[in-house]
Amino acid sequence: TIPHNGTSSSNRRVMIIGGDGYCGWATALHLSARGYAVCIVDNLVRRTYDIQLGLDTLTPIATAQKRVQKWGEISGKHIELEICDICDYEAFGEVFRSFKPDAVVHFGEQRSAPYSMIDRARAVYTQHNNVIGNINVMFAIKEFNPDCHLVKLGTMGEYGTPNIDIEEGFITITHNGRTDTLPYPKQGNSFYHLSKVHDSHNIHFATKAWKLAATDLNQGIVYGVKTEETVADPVLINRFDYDGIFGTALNRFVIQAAVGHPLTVYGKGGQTRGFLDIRDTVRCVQLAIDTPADRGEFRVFNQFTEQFSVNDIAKIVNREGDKLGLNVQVSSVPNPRVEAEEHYYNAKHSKLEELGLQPHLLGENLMESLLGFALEYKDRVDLNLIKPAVDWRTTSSASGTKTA
Ligand code: NAD
Ligand code: USQ
Repeated sequence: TIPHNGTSSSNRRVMIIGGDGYCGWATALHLSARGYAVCIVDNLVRRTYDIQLGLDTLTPIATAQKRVQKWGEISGKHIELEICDICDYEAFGEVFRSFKPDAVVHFGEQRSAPYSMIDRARAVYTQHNNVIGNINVMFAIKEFNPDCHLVKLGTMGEYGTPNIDIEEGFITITHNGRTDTLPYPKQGNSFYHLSKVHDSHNIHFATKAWKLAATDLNQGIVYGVKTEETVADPVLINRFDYDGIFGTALNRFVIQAAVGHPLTVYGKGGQTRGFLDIRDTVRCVQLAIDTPADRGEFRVFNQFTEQFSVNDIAKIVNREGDKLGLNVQVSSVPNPRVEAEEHYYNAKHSKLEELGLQPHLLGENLMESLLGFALEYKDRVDLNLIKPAVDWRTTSSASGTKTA
């Protein structure tokens, strides 16, 4: 049986671009279970990156077609699936016109910082795919339904690590006696993070020029894998990346603990970031859809619930792993990235909580269930994929033949 909390959706039509990916799949099911009419748009390129680089998710994921079919069988709810590249405006425009969304949730980008730093071709691909795809989404909204609310996934990494508090989107500055509220300064630390900065600027401009209604969700690092819906059947299982290119910090550490690999803290480990549970990702998106931005408004939410340094996370995984008898080792490996390893970090994140978000915090129970999940699938782990795979200093201009 499919659980749902009965939240009223008034049959709102929501297009989920990138709905075959990690955050998108969980969100599509979450919204479908709650009565929203959902259409997934995805070109399945994330699966192609894995094939090209010899990577694989920890979890055995079904094809996109089998996933939505199974969801229909067990929930009685239909999710439309459109295999479409949003960089192809003709094809995307067709899909947009036929589905007529009230809201578009845009997850559909190349989202790995290391991937964008492999070589020139991947840097160019990342910025082209992300920036042009997002421009196409904005044009489709302008052309076919200007009232449609754009909910765009940005990233906390757009702000970088400034030596002052990070605000939610805007900062009020007094300079030479005059005062203005301006977009918070952006300092992306990879060609990927910078693609999100460019998207934010483009969206802000479109809200002014065309009165688009937009919400930029500056999301922190997502961890976890289970949501109410993705555990309802094995065919609905979500992807879980642990490799050195697509795996993110906490998810990687949990797998490393499960297989007895020392936790790979890059450099000094003082790198501090915002984190959130995937169950909060889906809820944040729902909150953004339910209380849309106004026409002409560029609304920015910082979407994370707690901040930790890499060392904090390693300590937590070490402590909770020990309780399960895992004997977790922590190691410092030379940092493959160019980034501050000790820095001030204090980022605001109150707007989503004001809208009603009740965070799932990284307590002991959660760590235990995450570690339990990793142990369940540990036989599928390829130890060769764990090592850091991309060095920021040696990004090559030669064309990509990268193997993991
Ligand atoms: P993912 O790679 O698992 O999913 C992205 C999906 O988008 C994939 O299924 C891919 O095939 C699709 N896609 C990419 N380019 C496309 C295109 N041109 N046309 C159609 N589909 C396309 O990534 P994710 O982890 O689910 O992240 C989703 C979004 O959230 C991204 O925009 C990412 O930047 C953002 N985000 C993710 C995290 C995280 O920790 N995972 C944190 C902050 C922000
Ligand atoms: N790190 C380690 N060891 C590891 C992996 C990472 O120390 O094994 C460090 C990195 O050096 C970095 C920090 O952990 O300082 C975060 O790295 P990450 O790979 O977890 O996250 P990041 O590259 O920033 O990217 C991820 C998602 C991206 C999203 C971003 C949110 O892949 O899509 O935008 O998190 S944020 O970090 O807030 O910008």
